Amino acid sequence: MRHPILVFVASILAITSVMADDKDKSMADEEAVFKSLDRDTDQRLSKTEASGDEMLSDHFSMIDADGDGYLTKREYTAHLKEMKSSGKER
Ligand SMILES: [Ca+2]
Ligand SMILES: [Ca+2]
Repeated sequence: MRHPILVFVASILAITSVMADDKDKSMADEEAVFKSLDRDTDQRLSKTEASGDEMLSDHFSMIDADGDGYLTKREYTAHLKEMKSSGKER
């Protein structure tokens, strides 16, 4: 005899693990993009480096939260998170 509740729990677990995998993957992608843009490897993106990415150059001043003219990885990932969460709400 099958228990519907077990099937339900099993599918929730499956979905959760898929979502976790997806999250790890996208975090790794973000890091790879940041690294590929950071040509002088000083762990921050100058406006020139950010110009390699259309989205970053368009929103540079917005992403540069402390206004020092460089995007740190923290500013970059914070912006991406914001983009994602606002995208999900729609
Ligand atoms: Ca740099
Ligand atoms: Ca900054």
